Amino acid sequence: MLSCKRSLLSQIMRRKKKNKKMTRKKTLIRNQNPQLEEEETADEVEDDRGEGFSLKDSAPSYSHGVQPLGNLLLSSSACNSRNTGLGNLRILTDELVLDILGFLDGTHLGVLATVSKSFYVFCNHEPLWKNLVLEYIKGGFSFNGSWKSTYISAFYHYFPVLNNGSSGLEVRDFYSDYLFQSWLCASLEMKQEWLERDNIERRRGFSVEEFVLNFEEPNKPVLLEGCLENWAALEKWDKEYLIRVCRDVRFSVGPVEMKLEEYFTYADRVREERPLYLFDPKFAEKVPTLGSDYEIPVYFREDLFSVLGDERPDYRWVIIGPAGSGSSFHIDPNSTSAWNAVIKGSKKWVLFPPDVVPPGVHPSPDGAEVACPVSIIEWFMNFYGATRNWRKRPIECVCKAGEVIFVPNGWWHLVINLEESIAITQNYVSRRNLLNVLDFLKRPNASELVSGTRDRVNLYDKFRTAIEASLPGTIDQLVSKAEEKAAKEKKPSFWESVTDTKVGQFKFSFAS
Ligand SMILES: O=C(O)CCC(=O)C(=O)O
Repeated sequence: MLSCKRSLLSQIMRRKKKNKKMTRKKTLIRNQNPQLEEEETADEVEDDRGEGFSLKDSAPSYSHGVQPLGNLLLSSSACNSRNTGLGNLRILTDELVLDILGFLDGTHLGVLATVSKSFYVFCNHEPLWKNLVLEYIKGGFSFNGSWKSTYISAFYHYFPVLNNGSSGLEVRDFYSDYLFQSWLCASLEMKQEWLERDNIERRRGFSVEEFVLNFEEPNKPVLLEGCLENWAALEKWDKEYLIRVCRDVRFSVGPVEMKLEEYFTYADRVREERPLYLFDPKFAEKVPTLGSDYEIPVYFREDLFSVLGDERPDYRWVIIGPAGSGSSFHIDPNSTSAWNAVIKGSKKWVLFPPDVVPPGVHPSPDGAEVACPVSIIEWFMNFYGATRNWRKRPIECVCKAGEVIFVPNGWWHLVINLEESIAITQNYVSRRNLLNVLDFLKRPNASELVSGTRDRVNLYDKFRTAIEASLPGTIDQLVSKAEEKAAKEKKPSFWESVTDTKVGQFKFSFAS
């Protein structure tokens, strides 16, 4: 079975090169990013080989035999049971069929699954059942290997379900790129070549002044080693400890709230494209012990949003997720900078500077929304290779337990957990980015852009007034410093001015 899946893989990779949509996307990216050069062709040839992909040992077994559409060309029957079993609905795209099925409840999905092989495959699509679980059971579910069986066991205790994630039938001659891709993304191991590039600067035991001068002031990422040595969390935080101290407290997990015990059970068993991620901004208020198990590393202690007291936007999160979970490309809120400390596990980071939009990412002109590939693994499959020959390549690293990454303001970043991981992150404003943050809060569409607080529109006035009261004159000083710096950067050097004048003179005398 596994070797059959592997041969399908190389076929889909070959087919992808010819995909017109991809080509259109690449043209778009080229327009946005002048550093994209012709060398891209080389990537496509490389991608075309489709080599080196491997499937997780624990790949989900609910593919139901779905094959990529390209395989239809090689099949002797030339019949796609996707179409024959959908009847008149066959003209709809897979996404649209699934959108329509998304309106059904569990009973109707179950009944419709018996109509044809095609409906069987569509109605067993796990994300449909995931949505039903999250809508009807919310965070109180007990995950038992697949979303469908989790749903059925919650509502129909008497109904026999397989709870090992496998669900029955393999359908022959069903070809669909969309469904295959969804299964593939849940099943792929991270490729070695996606992990091995490590070009971030690393520092150990250096002073705050050096950090400010070399990284915070020039707004450059850095990975800090050995600065969590006195964190109790590093010693204590494992599943058992966290479950014990957090008991029945519920934490934010995507659209629902879950107890840690139930979340860890889910995280242990799940194999899906976009696992639910625990990301809670109130963890230290909910369980004060968690807040006292760590301290802010010395480099990030100046945090000017603290002048707002309880009115400051959300600023600290505990983050827990299984391998494959993570954060797709985004820029951090309110133009803040951040640090992210790994307590358990490891995270792959990819960061692009503020002036380089990552391939496959399409922010709206006002910056309020960002369109991204469906999942992080899909970004690696379809877009990672595109950056290989860019002049401005991303900064990349794997951040391991005990290490901290500094994410400067405005940088795009993507993170994927390589194993089950626990981390703390904080966003902050120091004097180095105070003016950026004030500018951001003052934007005309602040009501859409500002996040982490209810009072989005008045945040600018409140923050500015609070800074003036606690640090009088600071804003004016920073403005003058910034103006001086800008003037210095603009002023032509002696040689530039001499050359310009001479060129002008020559031209003039030549013309006369
Ligand atoms: O998933 C992670 O650990 C990264 C979190 C992140 O990017 C963020 O908090 O901005």
